[in-house]
Amino acid sequence: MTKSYRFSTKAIHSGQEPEPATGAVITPIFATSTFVQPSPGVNKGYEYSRSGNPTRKALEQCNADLENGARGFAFSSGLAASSTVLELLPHGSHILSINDLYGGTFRLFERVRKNSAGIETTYIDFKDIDAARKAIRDTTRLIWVETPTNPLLKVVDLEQIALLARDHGLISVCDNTFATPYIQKPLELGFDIVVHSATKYLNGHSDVVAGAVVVREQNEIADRLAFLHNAVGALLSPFDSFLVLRGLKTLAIRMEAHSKNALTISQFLENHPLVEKVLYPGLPSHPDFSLANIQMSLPGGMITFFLKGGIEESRIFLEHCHLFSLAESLGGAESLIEHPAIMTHASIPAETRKKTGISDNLIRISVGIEDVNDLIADLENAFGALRKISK
Ligand code: P1T
Repeated sequence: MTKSYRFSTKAIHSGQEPEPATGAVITPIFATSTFVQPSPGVNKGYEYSRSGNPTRKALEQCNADLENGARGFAFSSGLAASSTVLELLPHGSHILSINDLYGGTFRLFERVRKNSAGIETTYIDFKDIDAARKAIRDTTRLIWVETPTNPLLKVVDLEQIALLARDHGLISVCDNTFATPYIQKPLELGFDIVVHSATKYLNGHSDVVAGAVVVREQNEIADRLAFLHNAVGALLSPFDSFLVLRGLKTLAIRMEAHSKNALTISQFLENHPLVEKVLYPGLPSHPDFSLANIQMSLPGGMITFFLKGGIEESRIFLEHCHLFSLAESLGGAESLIEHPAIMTHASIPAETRKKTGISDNLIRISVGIEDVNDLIADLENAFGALRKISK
């Protein structure tokens, strides 16, 4: 598909030519593990579904086009994607990473790759690029950031970080899960690799666990990842590829709706007497508001806020949300609410959580695309329960 099509057109058509055998407009689920060969080594581009499957290939092409990248790879989870990217590094490498990160990615760095591959990671805020430069060692091979981060929604300057990586010959990786390519395109800002938990906004319907990687150029990194994708084998099934491909078709309108609802809810929370502080990139009070305005086309659907109180208040508030389901994950059509310290970021040691700011009164919400008035009424009801106990 030509790169000149706009986002929504690509989301609906990229990688998805009508199927040649039948004319099916929608890419079928090619539920096959293997492909017949008329003669040894002669095939139609597919030989075994780990190395390539037409449904997965359609999704990989669509993801690559949406990120304006050269090549995409679909994985069985976001962590499978991240884990395979880490296989690019030789034993004993050093990573420079952001100091607010999905708990599972932190666990992968600290409790898996540290032991199995001698990976050392330094966590910094990337606000001071000279400090970041100083943290680079002889063994540093890769920079890994999320922006906005999970769960504190920090926003970092991708262009500046990509330049730093390039100056020092480091691979740059951006986890673009929270923003999605509709809102932010790290590869255009110079990043080498984008990773996603496609479980989230890309799929958008909370019915799949999936991961995605897109590389900027058809270069050595792309070749090496293609090799690792097949050699490690943590890839996405044809059925799940079909579901994510279907979800992508509405990514643009979903992200508009998520952002619109989230802005309204963030303003409601900011004005609420039982809320201590709200973190949302679309609010002028957000510390990175100006950067977010430049780097992101919309503020997105994730809000983090601090309740007045501690663990007991958080529990009562969360137990009284009904339309907001108390659940891990994010990015679906339905609104979710969670407690990072107990749920998504429990794998980060308490001391580190405390230093980062993931406190017991911190609540994260994934704003869905329901009617915003119903969402606000649900939060208001939970605040009502809090008011009762504080009397
Ligand atoms: O869950 P999985 O598809 O393996 O993706 C891992 C992952 C990677 N990157 C980011 C930014 C993520 O948020 C996640 C998963 N996050 C959650 C499950 C969560 O509730 O935050």
